[in-house]
Amino acid sequence: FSPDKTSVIYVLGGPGAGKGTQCTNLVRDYGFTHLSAGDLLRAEQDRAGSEFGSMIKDYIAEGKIVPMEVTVQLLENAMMDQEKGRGRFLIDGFPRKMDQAIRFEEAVCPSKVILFFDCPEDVMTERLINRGKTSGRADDNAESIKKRFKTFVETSMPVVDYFEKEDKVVKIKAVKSPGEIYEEVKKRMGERGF
Ligand code: UP5
Ligand code: MG
Repeated sequence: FSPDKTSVIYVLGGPGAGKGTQCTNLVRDYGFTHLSAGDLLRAEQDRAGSEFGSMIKDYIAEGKIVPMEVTVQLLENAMMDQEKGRGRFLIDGFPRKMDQAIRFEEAVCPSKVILFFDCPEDVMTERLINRGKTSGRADDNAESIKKRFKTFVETSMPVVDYFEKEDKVVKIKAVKSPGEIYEEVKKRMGERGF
């Protein structure tokens, strides 16, 4: 993917920070293509004949990061499918480990901006427990949520710190209502030329 023709924005933040919710808003107003790494992994897990199905299931239940080869390939395939589109991608929930970040930047496409939703753990927990009543997601239970947080702090925050040094991170407090947060998103995206 040529960086002249393709815009990649990573959307990061802890489990339940509101990445998916805000991506939906951005898709509606900016015409981005939304690719959630978690959604792609869950779809691959359920795909008949996938050789990775049971591995993905185990990693997600444990809140661990699936080996990057699998996720990068799924994202690349999804981007190819959209090639006829406008070439503007919101990559949601990825990269969340340093090796993934480096591989994607070097082998697929360098990112323009990282939207980082900053939210305290207690707020995220409440949202996820609530969502777990109806989501059907295998990792929306107290035990998996704890593991997801641990991975986020230990493995995924270093990715945010890395991009912060490159001055690519737009950090947004994600505690207020979705509408209020989105107003801030639009303002800060505007400052970055979107
Ligand atoms: N909600 C949202 N915003 C709100 C607000 N401002 N106020 C009140 N409520 C709000 O929101 C979560 C819930 O909160 C919803 O009910 C929403 O209505 C409400 P959502 O927008 O879904 O938050 P999001 O940040 O997208 O939360 P999600 O649970 O999707 O985050 P995760 O990062 O945990 O999940 P993801 O699907 O990205 O990854 C799942 C697993 O896949 C990982 O744990 C990992 O095992 C695996 N994975 C990899 O291995 N590699 C990858 O690269 C990516 C994922
Ligand atoms: Mg999500």
